[in-house]
Amino acid sequence: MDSKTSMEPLAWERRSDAAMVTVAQATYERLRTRRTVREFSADPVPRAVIEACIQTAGTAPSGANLQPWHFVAVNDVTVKRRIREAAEAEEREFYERRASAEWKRTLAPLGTNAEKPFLETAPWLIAIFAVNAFEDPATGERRQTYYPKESVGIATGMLIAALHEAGLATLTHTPSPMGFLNEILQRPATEKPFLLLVVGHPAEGARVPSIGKKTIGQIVTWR
Ligand code: IYR
Repeated sequence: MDSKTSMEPLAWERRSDAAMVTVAQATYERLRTRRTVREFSADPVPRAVIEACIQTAGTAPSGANLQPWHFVAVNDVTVKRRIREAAEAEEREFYERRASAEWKRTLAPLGTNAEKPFLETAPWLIAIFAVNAFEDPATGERRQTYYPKESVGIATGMLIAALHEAGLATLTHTPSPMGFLNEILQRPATEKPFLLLVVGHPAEGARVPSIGKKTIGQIVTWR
């Protein structure tokens, strides 16, 4: 580490093995109830909830701590409508032309289609951008970021977990291509849309596909 790096003591409280097991299992029990939801209630959600969850996402580790993410939290009905219209245009292209037969077959159990009413119904859309380059405020020079996709992916996972813990449902929506988000949300070309997170309460009586997760035995190898 550079000798000029100023260091500080780590704030940390060590837990016993038993406490770790209890907390780890309880976290699993809470997070396993997260489901991707496609039927949203129009009930409002306070901005303070969204703000704290985005703050949580902003604590994620990132390449060289450059924090290569930008979040646009959209609550405005007009902006949501524009996003819906642009996303549905891309989705129609996807479902009618771009998607391979294999891709459509894989998606069939989810029952998705080009109609995205939740983009207007849900109170919040969070557009997440990966920042590939930025202007150094100190020197004015253009600098690149490192591992922006990995970093923003980690931050997004933390955001989804934070929103779930707060009591909100999410949908990770990836209209492709998502370039329209730069235009509608006025973000520079140095930022690449990563995904659009739909956030709100589930609709009354919302249903989700009967699908499950792989077992621990399927996803881990111990060596
Ligand atoms: N972006 C499309 C298609 C889609 C693709 C995958 I991979 C999904 O897991 C779900 C949907 C859409 O949002 O409908």
